[in-house]
Amino acid sequence: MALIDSHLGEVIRDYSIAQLEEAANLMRGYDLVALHAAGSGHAGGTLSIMDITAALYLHIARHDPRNPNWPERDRIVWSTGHKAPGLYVGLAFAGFCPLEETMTLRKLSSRFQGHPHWLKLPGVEISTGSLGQGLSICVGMALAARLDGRKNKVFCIMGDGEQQEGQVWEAAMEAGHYHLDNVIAIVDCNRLQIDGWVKDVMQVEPLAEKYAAFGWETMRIDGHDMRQVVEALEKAMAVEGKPVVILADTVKGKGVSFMQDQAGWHGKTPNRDELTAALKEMGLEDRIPVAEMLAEAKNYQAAVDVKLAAKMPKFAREYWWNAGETMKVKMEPTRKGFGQSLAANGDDERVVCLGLDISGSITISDFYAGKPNRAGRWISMGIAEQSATSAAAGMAREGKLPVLGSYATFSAARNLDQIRTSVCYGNFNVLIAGAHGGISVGPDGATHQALEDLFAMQGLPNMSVVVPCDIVETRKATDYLLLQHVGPKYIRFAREATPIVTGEETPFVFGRANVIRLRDEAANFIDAFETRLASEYRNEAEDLSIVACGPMVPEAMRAAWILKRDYGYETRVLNMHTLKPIDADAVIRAALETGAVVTAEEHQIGALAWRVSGVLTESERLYGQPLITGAIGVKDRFGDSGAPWELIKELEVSAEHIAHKALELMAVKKRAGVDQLIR
Ligand SMILES: Cc1ncc(C[n+]2csc(CCOP(=O)(O)OP(=O)(O)O)c2C)c(N)n1
Repeated sequence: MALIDSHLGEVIRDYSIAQLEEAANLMRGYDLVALHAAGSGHAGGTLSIMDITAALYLHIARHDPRNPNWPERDRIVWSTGHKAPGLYVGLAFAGFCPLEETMTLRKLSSRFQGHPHWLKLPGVEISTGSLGQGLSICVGMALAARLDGRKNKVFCIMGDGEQQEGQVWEAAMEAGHYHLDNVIAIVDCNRLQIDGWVKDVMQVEPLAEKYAAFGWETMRIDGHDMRQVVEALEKAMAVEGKPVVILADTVKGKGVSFMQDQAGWHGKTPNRDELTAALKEMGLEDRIPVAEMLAEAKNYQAAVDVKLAAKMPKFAREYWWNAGETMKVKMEPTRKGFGQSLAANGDDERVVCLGLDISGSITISDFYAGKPNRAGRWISMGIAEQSATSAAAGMAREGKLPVLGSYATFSAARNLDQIRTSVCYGNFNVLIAGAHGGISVGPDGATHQALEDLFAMQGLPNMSVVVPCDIVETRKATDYLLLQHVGPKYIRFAREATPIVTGEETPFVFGRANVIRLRDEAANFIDAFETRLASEYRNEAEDLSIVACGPMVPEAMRAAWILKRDYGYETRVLNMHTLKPIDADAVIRAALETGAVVTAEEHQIGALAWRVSGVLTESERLYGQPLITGAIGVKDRFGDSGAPWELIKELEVSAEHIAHKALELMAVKKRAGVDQLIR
């Protein structure tokens, strides 16, 4: 056992129990430094799993850091992908990668993504981040090993909250059915998840009895007693004829007194003072070269900044948000508008909110915060998006107005068939919130960035889809969808603070676009524009139109500013907040009256672009009319870790990119003499 030279068949290094204990402590320290340098990430769960990580990577697993794809190696699958920093220090201590490089955690293009990506970093077995999938992957790996006659083990690290995902139990059944004694699952039972104690959010115990009923050997240990950890893992490897689960009792935030057993430290990172205090408490203040480590992070970031600056189209001056003395914007997270609406409208007895263990950050918890009379209508469903979706359909069938939400990747993708069959086919009054849509979850990385959700949601018959552009419009859209709209409805909003570009007086009519026109530069960006319902807008024969939705609306407005100021072009911006049903008349008029249409979406190109194209293709009013089109959006690639505003640049969806595309169109339009043809 331990680290092997796979060519010579020799042990490179093995660790005693005392050495493993010491390594685990040091790994906790480096983990916290990396998290501090990243400024986001999961401290609590990485600390609870660290003793097991040290034991697995340095002593138990047979693997070769110099030959990471050695076929005979033991596999370690991190189903609990948010504990990636724990995995990274494990790999670094085992020699798979330089320790200092782990300090680039969560930075743009880093190998150390917010959630592990096997295509980036050797030693990572599989990409994870969406909870509950790892054990199924292990079943697949274990069956493949059996088919190939290999003797390696497949370890699966999971959380206890994660046990709420139904897929875990499908995999447990499969491993039991096939007597996969090469599978060893480890559950980090720290008793906490995001919304609080696991027993309160959704009880998963008794886990031993549940796994045993599926034909598993079970063990329960103290996950911080290194001897127990090592002995349990060794015993598990000797079990024959059935899979093994080790239920490790742990403490979230282990090792740092102010983090221990605190739900608030789930997705939080220490500031500099907290880091210093934590390292001191662990006796590591002189053992980790913190300044050097942080310099690694800083240097990497400096290179990222240069790369991103080079990617940006250049104009006569700097137009970035709040870069100048005028055209100032206020920014607020769009998601807050959702919570404000739930707080305001929640007295309607039909409204029931379903929790999916991410309630605070998506603001669905505002429904019950400070309102004990609503407690009965707040129903925590745990991390179980699929069941909750069908449960919502059941409630709607009984006359309730259920609301559920999570990261858009989990509330509008993982449960797609449930949305399709339970909700849409039955045409039920269920409001689904796709929170943290687009790239706004930034450093969490590709697994958490919903860039495809709108394809599926728009493709479903009966489903209505709204993508509001700022906090105010999110509140108005939720007001409407929650209490007035009948039928399945999807609202997608962002996590990050984005510019506020609408006010109380700005029209919001479901299914009807707004036209936004730049009038004059002003002290405040919002005052520089006039907004009207598209149906009430009179043609001003603008040079081009930009059709946008969600956070791309402010970007489109900024593009209009660039185009006017640097080139004298007039732009008609269409805020297409309702994607389905789309305001076809507004699209057709923009095409007819301006002859050039650019779409802008924070999504894979197509959710908006193809929908607009569909309208244009079907319209007889456009037969024979000259029209030049372009599309801004994500170009068939996954996202990346990085700050949201960096990703806007990296994925080429900023106002500068919209303006650049518009200029391309204008050049063609002029060459083709389109203006003479349409006017
Ligand atoms: C399918 C899915 N739903 C929701 C999330 C968001 N999420 C990340 S961590 C987490 C809580 C996990 O709790 P637990 O498994 O107990 O992990 P630990 O508390 O040890 O960090 C949730 C809900 C996710 N990553 N995947």
